[in-house]
Amino acid sequence: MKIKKLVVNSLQEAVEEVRNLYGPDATILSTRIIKKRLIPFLPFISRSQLEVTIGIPDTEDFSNHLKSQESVYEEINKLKESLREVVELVKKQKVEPPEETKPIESEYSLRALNLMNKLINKGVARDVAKAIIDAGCGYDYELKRLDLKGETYESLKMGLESTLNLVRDFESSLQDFKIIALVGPTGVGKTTTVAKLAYYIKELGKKVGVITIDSYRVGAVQQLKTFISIMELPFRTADTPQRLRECIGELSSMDVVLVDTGGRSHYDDIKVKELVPFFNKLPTLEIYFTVSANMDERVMAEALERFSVLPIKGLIFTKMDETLYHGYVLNLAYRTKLPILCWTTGQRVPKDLVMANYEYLTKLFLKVEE
Ligand SMILES: Nc1nc2c(ncn2[C@@H]2O[C@H](COP(=O)(O)OP(=O)(O)OP(=O)(O)O)[C@@H](O)[C@H]2O)c(=O)[nH]1
Ligand SMILES: [Mg+2]
Repeated sequence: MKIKKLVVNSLQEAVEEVRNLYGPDATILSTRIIKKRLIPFLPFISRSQLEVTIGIPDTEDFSNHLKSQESVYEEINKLKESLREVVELVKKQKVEPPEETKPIESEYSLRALNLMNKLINKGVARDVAKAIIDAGCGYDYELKRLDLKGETYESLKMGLESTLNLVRDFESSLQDFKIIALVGPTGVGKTTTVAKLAYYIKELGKKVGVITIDSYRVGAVQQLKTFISIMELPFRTADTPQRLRECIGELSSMDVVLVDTGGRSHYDDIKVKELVPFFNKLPTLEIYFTVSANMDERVMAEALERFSVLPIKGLIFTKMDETLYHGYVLNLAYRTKLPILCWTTGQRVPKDLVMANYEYLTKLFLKVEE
């Protein structure tokens, strides 16, 4: 605040002067009567006047003060808003607990509940586990609860049979010429699985040829060529859709032609879409999305979505030996309704391959991990 002094003739004059000169915010702080000489060297000729001390608010300081107050109010309002949101959220949670914290219904017998928990502990999503157990249960009128229909193994197998699709008729489906292609993210084990499948099909007494369209990785062709030449099977490399058609023509006397593709990062849309012209309008083609069982289930689902620019017929899960959460495999198969062709359980070619069957799956979930 600035201080000023004015000399005026009356209080009335002081009030008007202060308002005119310094605005409505200026205030009169004090007044004092003074004698003013009319003629400087004659002290007795004087007149009474009023000395007024006024205070003028510093406008800049004042507006800064106001501004800082404004931002404090803004901050308070924001906090109020956040608090309101938190209260709303807490209210909602009270009404509808999230899926994971919901208690499992008490309408199941203890052993049915135990089995359901076993599945959940191995990564099976709650809704999927419930669907499997429901399918393996019947209503027990004595217990007044749902109970497993038979022994644990049988009931789980029954539950899996009615909820999950597996390619069960693979062997009998090899009567007619068939092209089987494996696609999927990089490094999941496609090439290794193609080699294992080639051996399996050969052992069924079928004629099998292999084509690779992996033109990205140096050494990729050689890796498969070595496996296939050991098995003495015909092998071709195709780097264009046209060449792939030619190779298929050359191998038309086979029962099965297996096609290996180079891994494509599912984050690289362009590379995934590059496969489309290769497989366009190929009759008797079956494309299997190959994914590693040790991947996070969200990553698996995301990758499958990207590869769905191709007509995916079924699923192959590799590296089953590298995870304890086999439930992720069930979740993807259950949600997509795609049939599983096979699992791979290690690096050994051709040994570590299991063609899809419910017995293996049932044992997998009942196995006690050390
Ligand atoms: N533990 C384990 N390793 C496996 C399995 N299948 C493949 N592998 C290993 O995974 C690695 C990659 O295998 P590849 O067959 O080259 O994988 P890919 O999908 O063809 O790879 P890209 O062509 O680069 O996309 C190799 O070291 C394999 O030995 C399996 O079932 N279990
Ligand atoms: Mg490969």
